[in-house]
Amino acid sequence: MSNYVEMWKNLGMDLESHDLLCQVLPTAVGDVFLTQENRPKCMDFWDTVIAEVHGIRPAELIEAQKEGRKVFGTFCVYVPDEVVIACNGIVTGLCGGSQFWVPGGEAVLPKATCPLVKASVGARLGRTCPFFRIADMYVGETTCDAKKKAYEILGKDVPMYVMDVPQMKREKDILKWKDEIAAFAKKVEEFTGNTLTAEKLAEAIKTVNEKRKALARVYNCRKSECLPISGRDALLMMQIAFFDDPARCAQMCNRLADELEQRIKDGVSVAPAGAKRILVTGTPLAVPNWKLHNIIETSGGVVVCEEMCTGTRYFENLVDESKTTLDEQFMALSQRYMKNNCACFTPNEGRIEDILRLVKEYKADGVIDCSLKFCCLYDVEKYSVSNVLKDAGVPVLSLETDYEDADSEQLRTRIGAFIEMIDD
Ligand code: BJ8
Repeated sequence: MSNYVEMWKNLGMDLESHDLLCQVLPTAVGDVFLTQENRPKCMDFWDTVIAEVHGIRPAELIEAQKEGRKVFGTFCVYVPDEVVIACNGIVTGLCGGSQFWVPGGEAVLPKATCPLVKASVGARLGRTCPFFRIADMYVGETTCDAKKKAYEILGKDVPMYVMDVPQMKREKDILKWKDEIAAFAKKVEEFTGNTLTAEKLAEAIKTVNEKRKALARVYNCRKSECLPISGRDALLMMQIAFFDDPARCAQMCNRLADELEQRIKDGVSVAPAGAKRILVTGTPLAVPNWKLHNIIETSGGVVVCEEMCTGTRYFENLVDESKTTLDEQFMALSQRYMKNNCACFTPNEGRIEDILRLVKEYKADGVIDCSLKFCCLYDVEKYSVSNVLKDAGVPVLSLETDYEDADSEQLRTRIGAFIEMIDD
């Protein structure tokens, strides 16, 4: 990624530390992705993007800023991208997925904080992530306590807007989220200097729906007995979707889906004989967190689905495209986003229903429910998830981990034993 040094310098990044990060990434990519056999050809696109993850897309964002467009950095799938896109803004995900950033986060946060939050704060304060440097505004949300408090730190020297996510899903909560979306839209209009119209919002809703449909097409292929793509590759595609231009993302995912559908017809599978099909559920896996998938797929399993925000929660459910006024469209957005089942809601039975449904749809042999350390929400919810799955006769393994490699061998032992005990 050496061609981008001037750009990183202009962004005020700490080049020395950033060099250290750039040194570890190629090895990780090589170990996790390039060692796989028989990968779909279309993965070339995502291999290039990840190899230049701090170069290609940041350079595009900077070009767009020169044309007067604003970049909004987000941390949660509840933030409606459609509103930003309709005001000619750009959305980029900011969640930190690397251990490299965790010590920087621990310098200001309690150690007993989820690594995703520590890494995000560390990436910002350490000046080693171009996306954090580029974003003109951060958009937070009131989901978990760790994020809520971290936004106060992250917002010290960057405009920060926090959306108040309801914690229940009653009719009045859906109306409340609609009002929050309307208030956010006002803020985005002010910040971008562009007026939001129903026509522009309709167009943006369509764009994001097309991206969801394309991601769903790829996931649909993973339901096949003949598995045409590994969990690692599907995860990489999903992680990059948070950064990419939505129209290009849809185009690339549709291209990949074409190839996967052909592979299924031709009987081309990436799963080794006898590999167990695993559905993973839990907290999101922000790039470059590939640890869990890598261990599962080198321990006799294949990941066929992620019931996660870096998974089905990101693309399931479309926004109703038939609405013609802003008020109706805000309601349609609220209804779609409130179908997301995050553990910050109570009750959150929808997530458990989703897991049971997805186990059937993806023909999973077992479920691994994995949360990041110190994520109280998902940790507590493991109890209900495992009880319901056990009652349904679905093997389940509950785990917690962080971004360090220290527990990899222990995880490998537990995951290997779990996969082995799943009946043929
Ligand atoms: S909708 S999962 S993206 S909040 S893992 S930071 S919850 S302590 S990421 Fe999330 Fe939105 Fe929910 Fe999805 Fe907190 Fe837990 Fe850390 Fe988390």
